[in-house]
Amino acid sequence: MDRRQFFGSAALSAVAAASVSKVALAALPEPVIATSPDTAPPLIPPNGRPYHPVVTLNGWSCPWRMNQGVKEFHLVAEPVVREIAPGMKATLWGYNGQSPGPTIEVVEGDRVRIFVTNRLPEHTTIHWHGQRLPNGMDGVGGLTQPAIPVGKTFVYEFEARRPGTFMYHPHADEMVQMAMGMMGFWVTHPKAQTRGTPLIAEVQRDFCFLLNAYDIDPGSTTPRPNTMLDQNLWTWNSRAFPGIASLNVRQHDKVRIRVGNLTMTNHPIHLHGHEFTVTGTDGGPVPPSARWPEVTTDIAVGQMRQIEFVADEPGDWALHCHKSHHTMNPMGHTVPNMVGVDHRGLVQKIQRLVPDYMVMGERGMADMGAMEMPIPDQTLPMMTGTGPYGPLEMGGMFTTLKVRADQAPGNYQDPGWYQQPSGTRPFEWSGSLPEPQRPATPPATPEGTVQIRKPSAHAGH
Ligand SMILES: [Cu+2]
Repeated sequence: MDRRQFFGSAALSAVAAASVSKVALAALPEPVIATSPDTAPPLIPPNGRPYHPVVTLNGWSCPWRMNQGVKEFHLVAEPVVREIAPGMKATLWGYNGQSPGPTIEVVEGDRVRIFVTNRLPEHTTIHWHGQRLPNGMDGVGGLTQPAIPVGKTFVYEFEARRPGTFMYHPHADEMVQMAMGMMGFWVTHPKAQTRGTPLIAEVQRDFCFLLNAYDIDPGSTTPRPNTMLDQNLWTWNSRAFPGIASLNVRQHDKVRIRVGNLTMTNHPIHLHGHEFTVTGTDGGPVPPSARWPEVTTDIAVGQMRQIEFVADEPGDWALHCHKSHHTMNPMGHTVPNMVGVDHRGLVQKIQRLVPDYMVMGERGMADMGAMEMPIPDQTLPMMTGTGPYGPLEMGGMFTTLKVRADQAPGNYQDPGWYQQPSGTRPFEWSGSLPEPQRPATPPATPEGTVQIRKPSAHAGH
């Protein structure tokens, strides 16, 4: 055996377990593989019932093949490389080349057939979270089906009975497989009869993303699946700010944002500049009489929320998780508290021993957004973004809603930073203001006493 033969056979045996027969796949819909983490334009349905497509942040929608009235999709479960943000690529497991997998969009009443090919090193299943379907199609390994063995293709088939916001993920070794990034979004659009009703409004923009989290040691690329709650990368669709795309809309558009939580903790998602209502969950549309205005909605583990609002205020508005440690990228959790500690003289002494030594945190940590601290390859600075006014001291679960009067209908491209009209920004105060009007003779109050007026003292009661 020469060198080439040796490496050839070694490579073959290494991939044999995960390889899938080309002949067996020939009759299936060609799987559509994505390699870019960019946000794809909406997939306009080429056939079937019409609908208004969603835009998946840093993702794409899965094309289908129409086969005698059945929508056929092909998902391939496989190891993937995902750029978390520029400067960091992670080795994850996902579907069709990326984590999350492609968004599946169908219409209420559609017959759906999904081929699932397993190119992972272990068995898997797919559970269709939130759907009404025959018990055997529910995707719980051991309970409703034997798991899909390595190298095999199984087919799921059911009718998309209920319009709404759903997701898919494995129910086989889920602690590892979800910690490795296996998940995807599913939207069942309403058919014509249920569209545009008070229950399911028409919108001009419809965005979706999943909340997920990873624990990846700086310098490495593979998440630790055993971490329970203390993940160091808080991501939307496996991206961390500044890697998360902005939501770009036209002023006065009605906007829907659909969010699902597949992390192990809750995320209060907060929108600046607008009030929204929660119009639906993975359980279905919320009756209009049960909706109330909010600016933050908490999304618990395994839950989905769809929020709606009219984007009538132009600007760049923050959209983020309100847990401030979730708008941070990897940070040491055992850093001693230095706020208020005076280090003068100490740094020079330590630098004689450790030349790169830097003290952080004695005046807060804001400087970290600006300073170029050396970090290992394959990780992200803790606070990383840059805005039009300097360092944007966040990472993780943060992005912006960009509302513009001149954003063309159907154009989802990033319009750049907002140009604020002059006189609408805080500025350093100097000089004098006009004297405010004050009563000529202030009412006399004896020193050291407080005037108390009881409600009963008011006339008419
Ligand atoms: Cu959070």
